[in-house]
Amino acid sequence: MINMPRANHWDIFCSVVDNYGDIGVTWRLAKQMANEYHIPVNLWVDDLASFSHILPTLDPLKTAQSFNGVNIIHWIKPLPIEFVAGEVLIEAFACELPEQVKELLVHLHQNDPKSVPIWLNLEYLSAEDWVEGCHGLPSLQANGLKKYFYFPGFGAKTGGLICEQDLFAERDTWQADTANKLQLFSQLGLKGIEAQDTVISIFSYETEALPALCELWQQSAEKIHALIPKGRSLNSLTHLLPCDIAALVPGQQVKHGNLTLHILPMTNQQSFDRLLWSCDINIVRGEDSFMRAQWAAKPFIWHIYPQEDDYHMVKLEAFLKIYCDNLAPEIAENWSKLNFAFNQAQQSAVNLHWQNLNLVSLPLLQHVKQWPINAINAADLATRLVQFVKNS
Ligand code: TRH
Repeated sequence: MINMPRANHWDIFCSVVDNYGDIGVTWRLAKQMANEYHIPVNLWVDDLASFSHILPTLDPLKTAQSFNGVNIIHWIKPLPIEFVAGEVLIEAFACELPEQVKELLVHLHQNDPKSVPIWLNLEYLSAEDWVEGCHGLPSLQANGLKKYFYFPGFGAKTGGLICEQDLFAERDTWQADTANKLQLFSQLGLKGIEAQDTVISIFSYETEALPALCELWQQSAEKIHALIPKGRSLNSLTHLLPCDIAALVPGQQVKHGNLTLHILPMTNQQSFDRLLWSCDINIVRGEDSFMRAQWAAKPFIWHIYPQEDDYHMVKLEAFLKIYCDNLAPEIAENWSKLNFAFNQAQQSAVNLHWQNLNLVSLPLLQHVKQWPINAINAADLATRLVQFVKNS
């Protein structure tokens, strides 16, 4: 490997563990660094097939391609393109960097320490208190190099939350005109949705909470539309489907009483955001769709990614505590119980708290609108990251 002078680009390495969250977060960050900070970014991804679900124009067979100003490179062994150290090197979610890259870092460290990129591990998001104490800590590696822990978070002393600078303004413009949502539903091939109908997007993991809610929705006095992409939520609803999940096609609809299930196509992240902006309530999961549901300024249920020993319930509780801080106590209590019941698949509790939820309650609607402004807490993740790099 050649020892090149340090360039000003950033490298982000992403290993897709499962689902779309790892690539979803790194793709958002890469786009924002390129678009708002004009930083050349290489995004190295080990699973382009998964990536193509959330970036349908990506060609999973290509070694290198460029979208939204980001170079997307297939991370295979050995690397298909020579790795040249840039200004920053981000390993996402503790993915193990390729040996080739680590060897180059050691070589640079021994010969010209100033040319070693700032090396960060981007951690998972959590609202827990300890995050502020750990964010930004360096860790000395066996090879003598220093790696920093970068923790996203809600507090002022954390690494912040991913949010594009114009996002809230774009969302407000979108939501100001009902025609936008109706046009989007039609573009997505979803038929029969009228402006006054209740529309719910569902992007969860498997859970028995879903069949319980669907039973309730079937008996609703008003029309309810549940928009669901092919994937894990449908595994819990097979009894309502006319065929195997594999045979379902986007745009297909199934009616049960006043509930219509619509099969959603998977779209790119921008369309996914718009979908969240357009629904009355969103059921989301993981890390990225969870944040985007907050940015949508709509009520949501968070189906948190399950962890060993139910640790995810600790994370859920930490989030609900901060989210409910400024919310009217009776709404906060019901909303928290709804989220707990959903995550614990308690069918009667989930139905009870859903029935107690008033989707058009003014204090709730004011809260969902104000929360994103408070949560950004003066600076988004990209802004804080750039500052962190400057200070390091
Ligand atoms: O897909 P997720 O469940 O992902 C993850 C991973 O499992 C990860 O290992 C885990 O640690 C993490 O969750 C907590 O959920 P998430 O984070 O919401 O990611 C989904 C991404 O898919 C998000 O970027 C939005 C995107 N998406 C689209 O772009 N288009 C779509 O149509 C849909 C449905 C999603």
